[in-house]
Amino acid sequence: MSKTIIISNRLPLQIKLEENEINVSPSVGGLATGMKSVHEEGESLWIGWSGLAEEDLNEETKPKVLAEIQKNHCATVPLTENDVDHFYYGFSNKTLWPLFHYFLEYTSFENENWESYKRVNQKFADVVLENAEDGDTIWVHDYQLLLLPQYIKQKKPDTSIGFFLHIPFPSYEVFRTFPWREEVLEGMLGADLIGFHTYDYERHFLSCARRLLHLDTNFNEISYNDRIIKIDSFPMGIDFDKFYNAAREHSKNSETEKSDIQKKLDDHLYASNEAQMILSIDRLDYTKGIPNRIKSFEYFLEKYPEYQQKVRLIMLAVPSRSNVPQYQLLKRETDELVGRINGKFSTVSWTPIWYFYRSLPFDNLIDLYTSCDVAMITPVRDGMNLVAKEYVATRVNQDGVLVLSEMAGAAKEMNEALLINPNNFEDVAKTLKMALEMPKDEQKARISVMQERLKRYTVEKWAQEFFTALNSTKDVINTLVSKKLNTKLTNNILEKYSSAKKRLVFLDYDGTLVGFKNNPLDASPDEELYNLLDSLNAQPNTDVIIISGRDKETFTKWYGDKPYTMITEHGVWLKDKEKDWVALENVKRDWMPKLRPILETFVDRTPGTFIEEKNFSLAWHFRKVDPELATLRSVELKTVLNSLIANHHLSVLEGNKVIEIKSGNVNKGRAASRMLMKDNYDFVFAIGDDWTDEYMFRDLPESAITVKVGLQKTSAKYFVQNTLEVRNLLKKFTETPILSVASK
Ligand code: ADQ
Repeated sequence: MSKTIIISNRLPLQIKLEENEINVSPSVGGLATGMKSVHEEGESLWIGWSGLAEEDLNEETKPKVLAEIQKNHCATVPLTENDVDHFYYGFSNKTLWPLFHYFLEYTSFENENWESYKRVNQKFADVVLENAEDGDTIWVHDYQLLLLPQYIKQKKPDTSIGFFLHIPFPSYEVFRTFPWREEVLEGMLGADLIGFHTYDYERHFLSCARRLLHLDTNFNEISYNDRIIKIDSFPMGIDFDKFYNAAREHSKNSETEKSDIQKKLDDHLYASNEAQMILSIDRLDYTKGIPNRIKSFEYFLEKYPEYQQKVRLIMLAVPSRSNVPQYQLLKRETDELVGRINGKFSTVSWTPIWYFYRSLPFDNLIDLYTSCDVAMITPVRDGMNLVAKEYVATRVNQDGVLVLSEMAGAAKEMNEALLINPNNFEDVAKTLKMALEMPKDEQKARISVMQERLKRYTVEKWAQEFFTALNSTKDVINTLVSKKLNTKLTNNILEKYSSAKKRLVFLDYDGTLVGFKNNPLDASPDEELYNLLDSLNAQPNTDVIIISGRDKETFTKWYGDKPYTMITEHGVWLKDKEKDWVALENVKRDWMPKLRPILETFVDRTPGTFIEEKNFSLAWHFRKVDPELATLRSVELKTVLNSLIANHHLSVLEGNKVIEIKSGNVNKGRAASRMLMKDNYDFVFAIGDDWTDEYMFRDLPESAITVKVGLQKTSAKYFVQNTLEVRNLLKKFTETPILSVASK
């Protein structure tokens, strides 16, 4: 039976080792909770680091730790202190974390750390490969393991791999600064499904894949190697019931059951009718905007002095990555700011900021969530931010106000919060005032809508949705695999080829027989291609036709002295072996001077594009242009052209990075059908790569063998991946013994 493998940097276990005694408890984080049901269902394995470096273990403790890990259906990846330093603190937290959160000034690009990152991702892959079997479903988590999907896919292509990024994916302008950008994108593309918290991160990723790897994207799908990869957004939720129920129980606590923290909070709240508390909780991380928050609170107290002595900011900063220098600096800055502001405003009975720098147990978190009138969650950049969601979930009376930064992924779903730009102190101060003064009815209206949503889309649901999407990618893969020309199908075709009495073979040129060049004139045939075409052409009872959108002058230049049959300009001209060119269609050119100026305006506005004028068509090429600009402009051009060509017997065709306007009904399908009538063919074959070839695939009879080059939607029956595979296939045609030789 196939199983599920979950992989994250850390295992969902807290393992403590004290004097050779082992203490194992489950982690309480969002990810561990969300994946719990998946991990407990059926056969499942969680792979990650235990938190103990190899140097921390000895002969006695290591087997015990491993046994505990195994007991919890987990497997560990052995990491040394050096790995932890360079892979985790180094590359993950000094390169990827700041870069992906737009902190370029904090981002270090050190080769030694990159080497370690690759090595450790490989270590993870080794453990996965020891455990994975064909058919297994594998879910890889987060920025520490960006290369892992590819490492697994290369060795175990028949597993289905999902990847989820918990932090933002930056925009192209930021990501392009990264020295190992291609490797990282390719690493992620080893997955069959790539998930992000928001559509913006998804969009940034698609844009980077297009611009940096020059991959084709179709809505949210990417064709890469012989696979279709789906990119989607799955906003992570929380364990709503856990927070809601804890808050409900908390409200029943008697005075003696209250924690010390709760008693302190109560002291402030009960001191006066006007006392209010503002909550701030995060890991102490520069992305969370802690200094900005403190400063804007200071600005608020100055701007609205009537709130002095009444409002308190309760700030919990959980220690994090404290051996990375920027975190140490942040700690100092935060301490100083709190000290300065408290010094400036404090009175005998009032301190504006209560600051905790520690990790509090869950019950104390609930104390804080339930006691504060306003939560001020103002990261400068945050993938999602679960604290914002947890605050809302604990508001059992549906009171309270959430002030949330637009820069948190959570803002995309929590429209009922008061959304602010954390860099705009004026706006933050005003919004804080609005929050503190918000009528209860309005608080209720806002909180209740958000609670409904959080209750529906929990972390468990998030995990289920991701798995459902991952499973559905299998269907896409299966349909595509069934169409790929594998050895068996190829042999089948060769058998038909060999036993047929009369063969007809249509070959598209660009993108099929030769690869694309930036300038179409550079794509001339090479020696190997001439030899291949000569051999094919010499096959008995076989008509080979090169059928292309090219003009006849270019083909005359390249093949003038060859006895090939050629059709150019999508079916306007035919050259039958040694004969001269004849027009297959009666087409007009009078429209060309009228439309050419329009194309010229597009060339002026889109550097890198150019016009190709053929005998009966005009083509606008945009291969060299930035893909996003190209998409934008080509949509624009098609719209303009389609409005102009009505009633003029012209058509607009979209090829591979080219838009072509040509006369009426001319297309490769029509031309191919004409050629078919010329004899009694019992083997018809057509191969091509772009939209113009689709006419051929559609118009040829059902019995024809049609092959698309590349992984795109097509009416062809089969596909091959690239021009190399095309040539290999055609070479096999020439090597196949012809069984039946009929009279010509
Ligand atoms: P984080 O940056 O850690 O997560 P966040 O989403 O707010 O940020 O999650 C913090 C979690 O830690 C919350 O579940 C919170 O309850 C818990 N927590 C906070 N203080 C605690 C304390 N003192 N003791 C115990 N637990 C505490 C990263 C990304 C986020 C993304 C998450 C999930 O940076 O953007 O939302 O992953 O994908």
